[in-house]
Amino acid sequence: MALNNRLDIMADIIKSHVDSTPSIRHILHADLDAFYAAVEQLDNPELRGKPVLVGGSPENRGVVATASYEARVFGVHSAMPMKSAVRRCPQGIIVRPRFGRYKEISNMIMDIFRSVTDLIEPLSMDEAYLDITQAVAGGLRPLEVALDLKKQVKEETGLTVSVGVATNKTVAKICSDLNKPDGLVVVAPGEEEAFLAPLAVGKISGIGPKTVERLNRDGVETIGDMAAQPLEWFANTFGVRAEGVRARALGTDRDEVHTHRETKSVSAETTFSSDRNDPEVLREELARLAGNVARHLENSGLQGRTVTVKARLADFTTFTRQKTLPARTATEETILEHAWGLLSKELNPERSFRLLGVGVSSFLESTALPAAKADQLQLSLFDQPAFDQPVFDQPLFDQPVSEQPDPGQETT
Ligand code: TTP
Ligand code: MG
Repeated sequence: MALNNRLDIMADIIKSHVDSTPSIRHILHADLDAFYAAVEQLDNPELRGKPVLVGGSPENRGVVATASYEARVFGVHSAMPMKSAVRRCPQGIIVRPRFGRYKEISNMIMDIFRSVTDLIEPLSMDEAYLDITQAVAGGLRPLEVALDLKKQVKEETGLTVSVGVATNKTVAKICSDLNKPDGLVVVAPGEEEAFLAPLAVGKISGIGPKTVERLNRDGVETIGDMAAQPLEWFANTFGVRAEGVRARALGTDRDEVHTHRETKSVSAETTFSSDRNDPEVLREELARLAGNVARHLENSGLQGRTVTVKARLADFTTFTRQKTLPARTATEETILEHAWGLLSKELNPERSFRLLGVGVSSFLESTALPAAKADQLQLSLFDQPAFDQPVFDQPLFDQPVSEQPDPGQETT
């Protein structure tokens, strides 16, 4: 074979090898520590070093939005009824949330993140992914970028942020949580699978408690157990999500840092201070919630086709009912009419309601907001835990989170 030909073939082989080896990404996941409580301690020095419980009042069946690390040692956590939190930590200082202030600080933090890279994906007020691949290509080490970010947040806001550093989002997110508060965990390229192997399957974002239960029943407890399963098992267990979940378990997921997130749903909900079953009262509340949702839709230029009602009964049973309308809407009357149509079917004198919510989704693509505005207006979805989603408009809620029964002995 002529030398030229051989060189061509080798060049092809090398090229195809290079093309099939995806370039390494460098991702940070940054999450502020005890965010609301830390802001309260920042603004009021008397609260520093003390157990702070941010949330609603125990008399009003409020819930804990977050607790300072000093309070967490007593077993207090987010979403716990405040009444139970106070029982566990009687010396806890209850502070009402100031969402406007948290939003202000959140903006500062996101600006700091953006000064590191344009490629940021905010997940909630205090949390984002940052793709720092370019900075690393420019000669910086991922660890340096992370240390610098922590320093900048501390200097400019007075708060501490925990950071995870890895080559993908799944591993970075797990890392940021491992050494809180003020944590910094780095997983080097090539170490992903070994790092993940001993961890519980529930650490993978998107694998919720119900799936964990199901996997554990199958004998799959760690991420390593999962990674060892054959392809067929993934297909049977996760259906269309199989490939994505397998990549996460193997530490090879290539999910990009999405800088544009569209609002998918707008919702509002309220927990009553005592259970209600009077249809008139329930309708009144529904009307108020529909009004809130309609105002937010209007402000964000959105119209939706699906109306959802969420309800939680006195025994904590929670359900949603949905209706798809013939045309998109943003008007209060239409939202209320359909929400009431859904709820009225669920009423009977024996049923008392603890919580009601109204949501609108299925928006027209063309009415979606430009990215920057969508970021600001991203509202919580109530069919998923609100805090897995960007929650930039917390004040829409009467309470920071819906109540959950306390799994401990101290149920309300
Ligand atoms: P997180 O980042 O989940 O919690 P955190 O910052 O308080 O604590 P950590 O150190 O573990 O990160 O949520 C950010 C803020 O969102 C939190 O300060 C309050 C609010 N929040 C709620 O209101 N309810 C909730 O159930 C959760 C999880 C958070
Ligand atoms: Mg946090």
